[in-house]
Amino acid sequence: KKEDSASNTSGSSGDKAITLGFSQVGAESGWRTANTDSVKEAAKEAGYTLKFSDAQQKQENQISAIRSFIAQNVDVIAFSPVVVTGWDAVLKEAKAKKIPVVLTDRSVETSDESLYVTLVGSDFTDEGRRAAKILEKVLEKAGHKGAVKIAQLEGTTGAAPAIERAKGFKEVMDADHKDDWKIVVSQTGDFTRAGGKQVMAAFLESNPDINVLFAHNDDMAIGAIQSIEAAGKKPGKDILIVSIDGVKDGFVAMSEGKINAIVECNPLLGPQLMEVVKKVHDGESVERWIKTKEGDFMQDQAEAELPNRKY
Ligand code: GZL
Repeated sequence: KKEDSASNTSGSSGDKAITLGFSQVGAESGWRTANTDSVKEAAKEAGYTLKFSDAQQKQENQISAIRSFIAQNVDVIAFSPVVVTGWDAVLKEAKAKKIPVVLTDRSVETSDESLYVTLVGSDFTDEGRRAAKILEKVLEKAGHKGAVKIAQLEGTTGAAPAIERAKGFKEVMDADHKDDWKIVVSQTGDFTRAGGKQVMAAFLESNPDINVLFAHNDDMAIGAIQSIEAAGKKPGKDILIVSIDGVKDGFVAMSEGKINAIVECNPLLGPQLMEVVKKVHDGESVERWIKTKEGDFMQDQAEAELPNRKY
């Protein structure tokens, strides 16, 4: 698309510095701000010109940001779609202008595979399965006997991580815990601390006998802990908590015994993204899904792991 410029300002391929347009979901959680830092740092490291926009979790803001990147004729567009649907029109506009699109973190549902080149991000369904599997270990460690009444704090309605984490968790529940586990209440807390706090307070009103909280991210779990304590209950004891992300504050809560286990979801995608942007810009082929590496942590690992946490 771009002619090789006469002056080789950067990079071995002789192209002028790549201009990357990046539309970010927002700043709703510790995970998200760490993800933003990683993208900005890696773009700087790579010598790319980064045009960055924060959509405050609104799809219309992401669509207008992508439109502006198209108008500015950037070399590559990357974005983390706040929800899975409603992207075909704007992605068709990018395709018409021959601007390749890379998804990071979250995926989209589209009938036209050619609308994006690749997704750099985690397998959320697997994170949901891992959360259910580690809950088995948490229940055993707590010596829990009998029925397990679970409250689920869902992520943003319609977002890939919310849909897929719920799906993965339910897969394991239906396969291995049909008769003893039950999700008695489930609602979105929109991935925020405020949302987690507010919805957990309502959960405790309607279902005071909850034994377990499964939160789709640490920020909602941290908000929920405030409501659990306000209700005179002990988080991590009266109500066992499993969450996803692995942000520093999640590890702090775990080391205080308030969260029982965390499934890691790695936000530090920046370097992988910049590698992919270069390949895509140079017309090289890339895998359709570049999965992030991540682990799982029980409470007794929190103390030792805390100093290693980069986000
Ligand atoms: C997951 C990411 C989610 C995090 C939340 O990759 O999309 O969005 O789990 C964040 O903390 O808000």
